[in-house]
Amino acid sequence: MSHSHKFETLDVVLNGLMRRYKERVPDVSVILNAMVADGVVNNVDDIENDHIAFRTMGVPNLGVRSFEKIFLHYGYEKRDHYFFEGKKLDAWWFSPPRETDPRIFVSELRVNDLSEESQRIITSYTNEVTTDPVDALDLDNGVEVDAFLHRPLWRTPTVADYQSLLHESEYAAWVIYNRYYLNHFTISVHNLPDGYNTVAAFNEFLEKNGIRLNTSGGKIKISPDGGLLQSATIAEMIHAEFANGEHLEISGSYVEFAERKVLPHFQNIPPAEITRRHRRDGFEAANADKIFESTYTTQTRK
Ligand code: OOG
Ligand code: NI
Repeated sequence: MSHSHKFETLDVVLNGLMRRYKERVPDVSVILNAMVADGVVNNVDDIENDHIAFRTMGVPNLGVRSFEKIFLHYGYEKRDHYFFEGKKLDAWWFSPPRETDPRIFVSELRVNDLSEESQRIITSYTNEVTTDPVDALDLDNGVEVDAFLHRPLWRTPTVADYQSLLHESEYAAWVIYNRYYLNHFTISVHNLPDGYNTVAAFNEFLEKNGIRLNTSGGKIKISPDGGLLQSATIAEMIHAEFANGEHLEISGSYVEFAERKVLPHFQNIPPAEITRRHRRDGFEAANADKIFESTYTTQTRK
């Protein structure tokens, strides 16, 4: 398969994810329209997508080991691992094949670390998946991969199971309902015009436009090296249909904002020549730990 075909396929997959994500998260259009109205960008296509994120269940045939095969196929490379002891999660990030593609952050629930009862609930669903579903996909068919990412992997959960999981792991409850739906996309702010090119300034612009921000650990999450600053909206509620015709308002997806500072080593490069490789790359576990809470009830019920 040629490089250009792989990239065309990747574009189909990424566009499919963004299209459905925009439908689920009305904040996205509010933010993009406000950016155009304020002249922050001329066109929404000029906005850089810093990264996208997915959540997975750490059980046989699923989890990162399965999910990553999709994006490794398109030329993504697996990078650092992060461990979240309290939330019982592992995560990895993947660097993209092209400078213009988003990085990908994929996390996985350490299901075996949960209580017997939560494990029983989760595996009653995930045991329906008896072979790795990604192995059955034609990864060179973007339409097929897009459909896979938005198709249920297991039966629709019951409200009782969702609420029981929510009690022990908000992440588990999110995945049992939302599966591989895009968890967030991330606006890169550092290349925006003055007055918008820091997370602090961008947060002000967001709040002026009625957007509510995740306050866990403070609105701005800063890496110890000072090079990566992040903020996130509080997830929007979706009207979810559960088994037996029951309905519940639950957390859907959110939007994130990232400011990556120029690395000390490249401080003297003229601003016009600064590209992605001159800036702080990767992620930061302490920032991520707080950003996960964008979908948690401690934020959504504030
Ligand atoms: C991911 C949270 C972490 C980041 O950029 O560090 C994150 C999630 O909520 O699934 O997005
Ligand atoms: Ni993120």
